[in-house]
Amino acid sequence: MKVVLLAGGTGGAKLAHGFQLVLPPGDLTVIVNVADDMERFGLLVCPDLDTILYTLAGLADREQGWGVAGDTFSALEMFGRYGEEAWFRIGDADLATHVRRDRLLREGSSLTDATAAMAAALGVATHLVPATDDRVRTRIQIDGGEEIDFQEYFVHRGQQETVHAVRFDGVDATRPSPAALEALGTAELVVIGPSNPIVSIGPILAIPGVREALLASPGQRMGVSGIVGGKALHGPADRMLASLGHEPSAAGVARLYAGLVERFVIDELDAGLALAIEALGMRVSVLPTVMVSNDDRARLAAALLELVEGILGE
Ligand code: FO1
Repeated sequence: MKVVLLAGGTGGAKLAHGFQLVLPPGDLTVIVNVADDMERFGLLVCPDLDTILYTLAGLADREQGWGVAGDTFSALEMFGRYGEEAWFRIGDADLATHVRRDRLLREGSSLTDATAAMAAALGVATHLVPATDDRVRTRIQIDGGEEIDFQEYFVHRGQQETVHAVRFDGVDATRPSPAALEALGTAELVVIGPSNPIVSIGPILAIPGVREALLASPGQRMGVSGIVGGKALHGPADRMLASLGHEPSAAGVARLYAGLVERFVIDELDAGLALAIEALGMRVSVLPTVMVSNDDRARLAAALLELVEGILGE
């Protein structure tokens, strides 16, 4: 079955891995957020693309949720000695990814083509596609009206600031990557993954044309909550939802996807929210959604596929 997953970093990467484990090679396309991207040491760094690439290639640091397992930091230490900022911890192996990408981009590849070449080199059969080849950057408004870069908020300040507003700088001038549009146009299942709905999924949906392509897709459209029992499985999504005036719950996430998805998947812990979510005009499925082991990942992916097979068989 042709599956398209919209994803950010850690949570999206786990579900992408689950689908990769249960689908025939090449049946999965992951459309990835690029608004977390930043420039470091003169190189473009794409944290969400890289987290998913490393996860699908079996290279990820699973405990940390980003970077390459067992990576070392000699280059970063040397950059520090030269007076460069070293709070964004790029490992030595990770640095090779950014150097390689930079070279492909300089030689004229689009981000889509560079990503495809790198995924192929690492033996990844899944299609990893940036949501756009154009530049978009998440900006976070904190106390006092100050606006800071996403990674300054997320890594340097450790997600401690209260988020008063989020803006996707440059998004109006972006276009969806052609590969993302093509995948949506032929999908049998489109899943909005359990990623942060504001800063991971939000920037993908804000690209002009993506919502329309999603709605025009022949595939079943499904969302999976990354909030379980009122808490984000990874990162600051729960606090971010609350400070931006949304309910920090699976129902709050569902409300953001109302009109976009036909079905919403919530964790067993949140079964009590099912009726409220169905009132938003979507069917609700209750499943174990917390993914720790590879088996958990594969089991959730298989359960989502079964839901669609159930619908097609009706
Ligand atoms: N996340 C951190 O919390 N601390 C880091 O030092 C850090 C470095 C880093 C380097 C390369 C990369 O691809 C990702 C990195 N991340 C780091 C993760 C990154 O901040 C992601 O944007 C978030 O995980 C949100 O998806």
